[in-house]
Amino acid sequence: MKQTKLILVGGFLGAGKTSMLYRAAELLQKKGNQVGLITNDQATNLVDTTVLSGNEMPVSEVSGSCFCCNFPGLVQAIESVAFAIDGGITIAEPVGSCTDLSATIMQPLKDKHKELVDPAPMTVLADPERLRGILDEKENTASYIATKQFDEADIILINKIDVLDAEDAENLAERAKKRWPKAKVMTASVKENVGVQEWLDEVLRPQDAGKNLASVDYDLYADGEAAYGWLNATYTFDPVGQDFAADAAAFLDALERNLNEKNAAVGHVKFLLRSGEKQYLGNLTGMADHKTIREESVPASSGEEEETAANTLVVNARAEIGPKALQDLTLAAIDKVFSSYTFTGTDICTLIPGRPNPTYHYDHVV
Ligand SMILES: Nc1nc2c(ncn2[C@@H]2O[C@H](COP(=O)(O)OP(=O)(O)OP(=O)(O)O)[C@@H](O)[C@H]2O)c(=O)[nH]1
Ligand SMILES: [Mg+2]
Repeated sequence: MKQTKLILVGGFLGAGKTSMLYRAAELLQKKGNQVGLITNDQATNLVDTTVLSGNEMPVSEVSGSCFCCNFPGLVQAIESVAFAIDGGITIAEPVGSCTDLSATIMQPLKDKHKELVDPAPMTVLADPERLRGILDEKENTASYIATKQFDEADIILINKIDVLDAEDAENLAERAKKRWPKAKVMTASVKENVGVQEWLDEVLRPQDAGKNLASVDYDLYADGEAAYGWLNATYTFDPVGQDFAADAAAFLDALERNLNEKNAAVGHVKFLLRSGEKQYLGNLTGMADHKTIREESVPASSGEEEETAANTLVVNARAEIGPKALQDLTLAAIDKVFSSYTFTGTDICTLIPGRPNPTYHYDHVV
């Protein structure tokens, strides 16, 4: 099997990783590269995988565990993608609440899988608001993990600079450079396709990767992850053929309101509502540009474009509240907005991430 260039795009929940994978893959394909993608989650039924599968390229999913705790699963996914794209370029998105990936993924890949993987510098995407909070030392539940992600980054890529004015963006990048002098700090807006090609040029340039290790206290790390309730749920309902644009927006508003009422800070709540030929992607991040709805056509490759298919609503929610309560809040929002439909829940998974137990942990840079 040919070696694949592996670009790992980390960063906290909602930083824009999936959006970046989609955009970067598009740019690379236009230039004639073969590209494959890998998603990752603690549970199955990923909005991210469905979103990325709209691009005509192989998407492999490591679900049920994060990359670091299921290293063999990651290697298998890389092998299957690399085989499908004959080497090419593989872009992988780890779970947003994971850190210590240099010690648990980058070093073992460099040590044990040289024939399979040529690793690019490890990139950590930053939401500007979250990054500013860390630089200003405004502590919150996410601070520990997000800080450790920056500590181990080869590249810190400040995303969503479209929400900042130019001076603010420059100032934030300067502050990040001072705080993390070993990392290269870059800026981008995936939304407006600014800085993405520059970042790709940088990661594809031959150079050392996985150069930094963070010092991670696994008790604090485990506490940080366990603060989030996790819900991956799929609901189906009839009939198809309605215009759900207003309902999708109302559902996101209702979910936001329900979470606010319980003071449940949002990690990332996303949903994909599919009806007939249309789909609506909703995102709630509690961060910069915090609430978005996007309407698009169901990609032809999904095989679900026939008018007869049932409507599906896939919800992936991570918020600072118990998972059962998160499920109840979600159902309450469904009841409020879609009261005239009968919903059937399938594949409901609620969890609190367990203590990270990586397959490998290197204490030195390979
Ligand atoms: N304004 C703005 N919003 C962006 C940009 N990139 C991503 N977003 C939005 O940020 C939200 C989260 O994006 P995702 O790509 O799903 O984030 P993620 O890091 O993959 O999230 P998780 O997989 O849950 O960790 C969505 O609403 C995106 O539309 C950007 O450059 N500018
Ligand atoms: Mg994602």
